[in-house]
Amino acid sequence: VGKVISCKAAVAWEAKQPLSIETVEVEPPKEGEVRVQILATGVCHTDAYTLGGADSEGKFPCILGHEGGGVVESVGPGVTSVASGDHVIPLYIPQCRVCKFCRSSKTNLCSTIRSTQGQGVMPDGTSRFTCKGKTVYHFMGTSTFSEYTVLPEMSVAKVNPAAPLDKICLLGCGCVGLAVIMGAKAAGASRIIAVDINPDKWAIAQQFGATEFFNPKDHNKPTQQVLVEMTDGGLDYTFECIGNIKTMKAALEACHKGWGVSTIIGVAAAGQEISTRPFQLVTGRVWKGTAFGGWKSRDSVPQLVEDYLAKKIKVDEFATHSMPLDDINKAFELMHDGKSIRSVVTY
Ligand code: NAD
Ligand code: DAO
Ligand code: ZN
Repeated sequence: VGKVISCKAAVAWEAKQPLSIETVEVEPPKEGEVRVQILATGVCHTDAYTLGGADSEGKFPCILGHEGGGVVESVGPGVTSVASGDHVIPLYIPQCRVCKFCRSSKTNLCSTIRSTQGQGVMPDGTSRFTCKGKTVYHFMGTSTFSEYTVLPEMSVAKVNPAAPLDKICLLGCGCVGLAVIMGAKAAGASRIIAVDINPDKWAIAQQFGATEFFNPKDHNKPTQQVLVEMTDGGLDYTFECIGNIKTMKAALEACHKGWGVSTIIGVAAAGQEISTRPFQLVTGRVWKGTAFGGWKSRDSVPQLVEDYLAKKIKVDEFATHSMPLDDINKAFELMHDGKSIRSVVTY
């Protein structure tokens, strides 16, 4: 407590290079900050995307990772909502509870620390990480690929310690398409059509509640046309969970006239734009998007953990592979090859 900790972390020295396991120094938390011992972290496409160099906000060297679970090691002055020993999940969308976004019931996009988070630093404009004498930047305000990380108090959710951190870490983000299927089932949808070009995904989609599988590669006609024909005029709700602007258009146009709602969840590469004929919207389709499921993070993540403990939502099924930090690059390979749903690194 109050001292610099030396620990292991996977450092991204530069874009397009494998992560490098290093000893890093992690400063103690300053005012309003907490230092967390990370015990497990998922590896997600967004980490790979930034490592790939296409993220305009990506700043190197940095410590990636945003699907973490850990235990508070120490807290800085003024921290009241968590204490040493609490189990927490880092949040890439914080909840300060006072900004105009937090005060609105319409959004979860707390913006108090948005700009510094995007620049890879803590709210005071500095980093808590160094390695070999160099400053190492934070990532998404979380940097969970390190045995210890420092976060603003508003960026941690205190959760029930009965829940296994190597599973609930995935509630810090998680696989979107499968989560949508689970949500559609919970909402009582009669037909849940999972669309994927990888037929290996059908078994797990079915496990989460999909009733049909649709592979665009099995059809010559555009996906939206086939889906509209299959569903008597279109779907009530569609969700784009890939990050591809062509499938975003298809998802909107697969919606039913008059009431169909299409939600974009996949994150497209920087600079890309979507298009459709405006008549699609004039005739009653709605095009919208969501980040972190719209959940106000500090309020909702603890509740999602309770739902998991009460077996109301699946999480274990996402975690198909696990490995020590030393093998973290294997997690990226499994993800690129479509072989894993989620790899969880445990420390
Ligand atoms: P994932 O790789 O687990 O799932 C993507 C799936 O899309 C794969 O199964 C792949 O086979 C399939 N696919 C790829 N191209 C396709 C195509 N042309 N047609 C049909 N299927 C296709 O990825 P994920 O972790 O679920 O993340 C998906 C996206 O969601 C990413 O863009 C990620 O950045 C984004 N994301 C958004 C939020 C948010 O809050 N908005 C949160 C997490 C992730
Ligand atoms: O601009 O206020 C803001 C918040 C931007 C955060 C958006 C996050 C979108 C989803 C990220 C996906 C994967 C981790
Ligand atoms: Zn806020």
